[in-house]
Amino acid sequence: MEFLKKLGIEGTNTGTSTGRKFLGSGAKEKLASYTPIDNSQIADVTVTTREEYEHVIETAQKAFEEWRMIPAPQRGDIVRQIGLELRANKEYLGRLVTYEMGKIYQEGLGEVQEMIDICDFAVGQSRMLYGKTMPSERPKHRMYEQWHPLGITGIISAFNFPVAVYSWNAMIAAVAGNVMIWKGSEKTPLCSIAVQNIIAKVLKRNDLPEGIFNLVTGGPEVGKWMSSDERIPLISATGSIRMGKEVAKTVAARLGKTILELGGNNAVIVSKEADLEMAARAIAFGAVGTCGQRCTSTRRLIIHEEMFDSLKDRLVAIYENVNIGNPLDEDTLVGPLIDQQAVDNMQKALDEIEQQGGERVYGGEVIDKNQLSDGNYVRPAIVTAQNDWDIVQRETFAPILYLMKYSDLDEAIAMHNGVRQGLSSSMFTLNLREAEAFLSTRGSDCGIANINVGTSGAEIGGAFGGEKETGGGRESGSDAWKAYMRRQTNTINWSDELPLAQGIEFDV
Ligand code: UN1
Repeated sequence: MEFLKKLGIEGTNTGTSTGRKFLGSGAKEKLASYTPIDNSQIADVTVTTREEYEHVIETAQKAFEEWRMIPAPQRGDIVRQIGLELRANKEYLGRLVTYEMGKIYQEGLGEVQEMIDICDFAVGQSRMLYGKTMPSERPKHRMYEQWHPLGITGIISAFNFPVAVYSWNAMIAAVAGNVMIWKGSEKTPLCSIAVQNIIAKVLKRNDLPEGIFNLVTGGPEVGKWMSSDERIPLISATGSIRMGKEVAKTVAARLGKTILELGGNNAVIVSKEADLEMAARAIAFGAVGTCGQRCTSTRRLIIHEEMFDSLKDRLVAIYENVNIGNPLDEDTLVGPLIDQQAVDNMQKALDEIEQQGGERVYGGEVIDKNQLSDGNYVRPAIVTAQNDWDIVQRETFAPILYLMKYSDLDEAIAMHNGVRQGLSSSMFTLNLREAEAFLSTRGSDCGIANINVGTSGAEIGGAFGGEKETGGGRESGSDAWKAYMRRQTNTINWSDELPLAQGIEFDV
């Protein structure tokens, strides 16, 4: 396959790299990469051994000493070149994301575009690592703050965004002067290696040392090495709430820093004053896009009782026309789930909904394997549900949309916020008062709140993340860069006296 060759990932690959160099070709333990399109094996990848891990850490520590001394705008120039290299490889990498993860090609391309966008953003940011200057209370004193890099940034990412989430972290962390150690998902190891190969070209061209952009591969054990490692001051982790709690505990035990971007349970409120046509399209993209496997996927619909039936009918009509199939085909809108386990989890969730008394409005079936070349294909489901049901309170990483009714806005907002997660949220209304109430302090409690825009598909320019069990971290745009740096407050005395703050007299 042309794109595998172009990305340099045919055959057996080594999953450990210090930048330009790959290590561990002799490693015994391997993990296989499969395509969810037909569950065939694409390639083997070697798992990082403890010795290799130690080598990566030591190399990274050494590289940090050099990288932090390169002026930030010059680090930005390296990131600029990575952006150009990604542009040149956009189709190949987009195709690989589709092939290994299963999202449709348009979304594969979109994911690489997010990487390109964050590179551009980070280039600008490299000249804007601003600290404040504040007036000192003492004469002839100057006070200001500086932002310094932290050191090694550990990045743990998930299968559903196998390349973009890494780059939100890595490109910002890099211009900030950090070096990176990345553990991608063991379900998408080739995506990580392909990105590593792209970055390696830039590192070679600029004759940069080993240890700036590092890659390790493996399961939870490798993640544990990272979170318990005092040499990694910051761990940024994206994935399940269960994983995030483990990481948070382990990193907190050594008083390290974390950025956590965990599960969502995202809702859309549809008011009786909504543009229903627009709402239905946005909801469909949010609910069935990426086969319901975004942390921003729309899971709950809170619909004004007067609109309930008409919205339900519109959604069913849209769902009936959604093409499910090979994500590489241009007509497909919904590809496969990542693996058989995900299919089983979806079926279990649907059983639980039925037991609770939820009505199956549409879909939910597993699509006959013979019909679709043995992949993990399902028909997205629409069901009726109650917000307080256990199953609705949990995030099932599959395309299940829960329909619920409300009669007044306060009730809708209470339902909206009545879950343990707090990532993304949205309201469809043309009524200014309702819209502002939803965005106000008594409105949505999520990190992302939109009006007439769905829950998924955020732009990179804003800070991305959420509250409550979503973990509280912010990545990507706005001032998220600050989490990758340490703030230092500096006071300089240029007088010939030594006045003390708070006017304290202390004659020695
Ligand atoms: C994720 O699912 O982990 O807002 C990230 C979105 C994408 C990122 C999702 N820009 O849906």
